[in-house]
Amino acid sequence: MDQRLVIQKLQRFGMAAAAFTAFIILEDSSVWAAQAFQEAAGKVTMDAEHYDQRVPRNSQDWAPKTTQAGFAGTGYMEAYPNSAITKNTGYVTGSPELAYNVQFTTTGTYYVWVRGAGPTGNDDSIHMGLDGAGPASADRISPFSTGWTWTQATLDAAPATLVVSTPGLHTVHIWMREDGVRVDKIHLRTSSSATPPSGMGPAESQRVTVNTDLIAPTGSMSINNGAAATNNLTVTLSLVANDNSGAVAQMQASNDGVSFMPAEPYSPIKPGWTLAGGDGDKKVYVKFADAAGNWSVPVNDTITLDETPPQLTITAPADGAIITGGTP
Ligand SMILES: [Ca+2]
Ligand SMILES: [Ca+2]
Ligand SMILES: [Ca+2]
Ligand SMILES: [Ca+2]
Repeated sequence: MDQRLVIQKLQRFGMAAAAFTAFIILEDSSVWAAQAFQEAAGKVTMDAEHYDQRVPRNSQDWAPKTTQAGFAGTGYMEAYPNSAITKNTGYVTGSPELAYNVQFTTTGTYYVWVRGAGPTGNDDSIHMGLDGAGPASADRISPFSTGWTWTQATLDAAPATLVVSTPGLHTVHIWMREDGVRVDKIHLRTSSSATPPSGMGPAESQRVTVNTDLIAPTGSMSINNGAAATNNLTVTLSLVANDNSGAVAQMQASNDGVSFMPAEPYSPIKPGWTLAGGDGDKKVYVKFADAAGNWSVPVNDTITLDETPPQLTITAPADGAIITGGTP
């Protein structure tokens, strides 16, 4: 999508200017890369103020703050205005949100720990979620005390958890439950230990660049421009392939669809391909890759190879006949 269209779209939703960059990186089809926190050894830690997206909703938003001392990193995020609003349900589309890109390699259940604070009991709860969903396992995280504290507690009496079922890029969300709540840092870990992180918690996880093009090219091919037959073992392949990124990077050809020649740069024409020997119908297979290394399924075409020259068979006179009296 064109960057200007993305910006216009975000502005219609009231997206804060500070949040543009990450969004554009995710949606601009010419980039196909995103910055994300790298999970390692079943742990990932983010400073709340280092969000990738911030979405105000219903006249409420998150603001970066440094007023309350003792925060980790460069500050904390506070839901405002603090006007006694509680969003217990409908928060995915109704509450101001912070979102974090996380590159997971370890799948499974993550125990959610949040370092936060709440000036009063009406300012001390959030919801969390994954990939646009707010599951009951991580809603109503509460309480925080007036000082900075780590909690995994929820109003449902079970520790907050999120299930990451596939490796790769995911989005971790925070939604306001009670306005005025302050969030300093988030720590997700596969360990079920009830011992909270100590102090300001582990160091923030590394940021890495993640490929977001997961779609393989599509294409087609023909042998000798679609000819039905040939008497020559050597043929020319014509190739057409397209990718969502706009560029096809590599291709590989094969006579059996199983063992392919080494990858080579994509080209719409490949002369000098040698068919498998022996007369008959011959298939050639080609597959295509984009710059991110997504390979297509093989496409193929068939041509009939006939290398045997016509045989002259004499039917008369019969074999062995002796001819006499011919013209001298
Ligand atoms: Ca509360
Ligand atoms: Ca409040
Ligand atoms: Ca912080
Ligand atoms: Ca692609």
